[in-house]
Amino acid sequence: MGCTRRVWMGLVLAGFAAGVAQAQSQQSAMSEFFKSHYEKHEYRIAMRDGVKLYTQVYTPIADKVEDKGPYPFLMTRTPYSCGSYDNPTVQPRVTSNMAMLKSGYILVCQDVRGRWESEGSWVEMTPPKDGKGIDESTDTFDSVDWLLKHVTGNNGNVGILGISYPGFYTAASIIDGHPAIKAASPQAPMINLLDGDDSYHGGAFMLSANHSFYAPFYRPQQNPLKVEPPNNFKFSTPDAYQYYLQMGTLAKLDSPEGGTNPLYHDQTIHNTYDEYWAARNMELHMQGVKAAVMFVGGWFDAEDLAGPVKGFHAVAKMSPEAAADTLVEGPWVHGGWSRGTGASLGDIRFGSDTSVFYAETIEAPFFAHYLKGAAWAPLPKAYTFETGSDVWKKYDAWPPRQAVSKMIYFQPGGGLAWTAPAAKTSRDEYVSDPAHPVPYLGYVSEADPPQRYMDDDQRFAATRPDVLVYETEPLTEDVTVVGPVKPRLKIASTGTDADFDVKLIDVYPADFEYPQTPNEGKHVLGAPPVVMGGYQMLVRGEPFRAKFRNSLAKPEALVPNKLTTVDFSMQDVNHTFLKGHRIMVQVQSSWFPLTDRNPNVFMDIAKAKPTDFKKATETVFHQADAASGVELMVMPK
Ligand code: PG9
Repeated sequence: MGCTRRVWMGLVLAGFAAGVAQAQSQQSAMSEFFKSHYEKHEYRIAMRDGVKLYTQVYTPIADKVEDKGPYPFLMTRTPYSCGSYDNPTVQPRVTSNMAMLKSGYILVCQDVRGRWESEGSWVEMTPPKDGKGIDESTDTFDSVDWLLKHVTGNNGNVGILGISYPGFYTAASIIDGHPAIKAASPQAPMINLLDGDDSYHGGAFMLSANHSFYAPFYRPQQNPLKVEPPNNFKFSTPDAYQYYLQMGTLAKLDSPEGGTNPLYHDQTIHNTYDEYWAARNMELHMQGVKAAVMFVGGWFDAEDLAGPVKGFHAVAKMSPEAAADTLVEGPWVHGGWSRGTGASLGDIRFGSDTSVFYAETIEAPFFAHYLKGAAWAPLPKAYTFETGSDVWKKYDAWPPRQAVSKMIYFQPGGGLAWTAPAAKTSRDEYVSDPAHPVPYLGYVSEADPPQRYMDDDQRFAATRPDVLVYETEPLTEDVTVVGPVKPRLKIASTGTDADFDVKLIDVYPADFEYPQTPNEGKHVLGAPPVVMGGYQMLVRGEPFRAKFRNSLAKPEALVPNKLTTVDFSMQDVNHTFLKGHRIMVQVQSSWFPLTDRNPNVFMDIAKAKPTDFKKATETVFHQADAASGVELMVMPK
């Protein structure tokens, strides 16, 4: 090995070692903090049906925390384990918000029914019973009642928060909630797994994320469980694209070792909006919410981007009596607001430490106000970080009332313009081949999607013959887009089903580069430089399975070669395309292995065999009597 490579390896290894050492020192500093600021207690609280839920309670040491008692509860409920069972380790898995931990709360972590040290049996996304049975609302009601009566030094107020599944439990807990629950923050909650959260987007199964989640998540769940049994699922390659292409069908993935994974199995066989999903659709159950609610999400959340927005609207619709209903959205991946600085994602920089701003200026004051009576500047209805212009925005409604709906149309020759196409006949077509699906990444990755794909460079896809590209001239002024992004496609297919994956992209000027600053822009020695000039930043991308164009409950086949309208809605954004940038839209018919492949044949894809997958020719029209494009909500200047 030459000298320079030895030096390089030494540098990299030293860097790696420093990183590990830094993480370990942060960990020990945190455990020191907790040990000196909180006292740990463990309880098993009996629910109304006798099932006991394991509950950790950490009471603040009065002269160590900033605030004087009595203290409110700050509670999270999780399927992912509260950890450190029956041992003195003070390690509350409730919040990472140091401003809150230093101020002093009675921290509560509870294993939900049927998970880890709690008794009972676990059900995916517990269907709310609306007062007609045991559910997360009743379990929370019983737990809060017990805590108020048995934990001394509390001030009678309870806050609940959680991210992802704990976010779902937070939302489920406030339905007809206990009156002591004064504040709740469902963060990246799953609200509708079939329509926009983890499981399905536009009827397409989010394959890589779900299979890589459920494969290790489900193991025969004995109660009680103190230590996670070994994960017996092993991927045969770190290249998820190749792994899932080789595995071929969803059915094959269901029993690679001959057994089956009931959680993955249920996800794949319930591939329409059926009773299974209707029972779990939280949009229909957010009644009786009295607490102040702050939904939090990330514009680049690859798992539960829809949940916060849908939950926000559901509370507004079903619980107008709620003390507050607020939406906070930042430039974050799944849970990104709870870690790191939030100053960048992948190659894109946001100009400020957005996660620190959120923790100190939004989350800590929210809970302090409603649980401790602290004075504050009330939050707006919607508090969103506008990517592109990189500024925080406050709105009195979401989407903002001032926004105007405008169509931007595909043009012949790959153009994109606000004027409808005039050509009498004009179309583009490509062959969609399930054996060579369009990758969702421009690099090799393991199965759990690297969330940076949500704003990654799309130049790797733009050159493929099975990806259509439409882009504007350089903008002469800023264009700010808010709310849902709605593709309006006129298509034809030689198949009887097809996917249309649409990507809204911000194209950076050819001469764009970030100023080199000491702590940013430093490339890992030997890594390829990031060329920001001409960067095609993904702003929003979503799949849509054409058979669901009229209903997610009742799929309908395409008629081969028949002009068909495929209209759908992609998840919300708040993005400014700056003057000098271009707006781009890419259209393709596979996005692999982010989603499963469409066989291009109308069928139950959970039952598809390898021989069912057929090539198809897809056509997208952009002519006077069949115009395609995207409907955007544009903010006035
Ligand atoms: N959003 C994650 C998840 C929930 C449900 C199914 C699959 C994944 C989570 O982090 O909880």
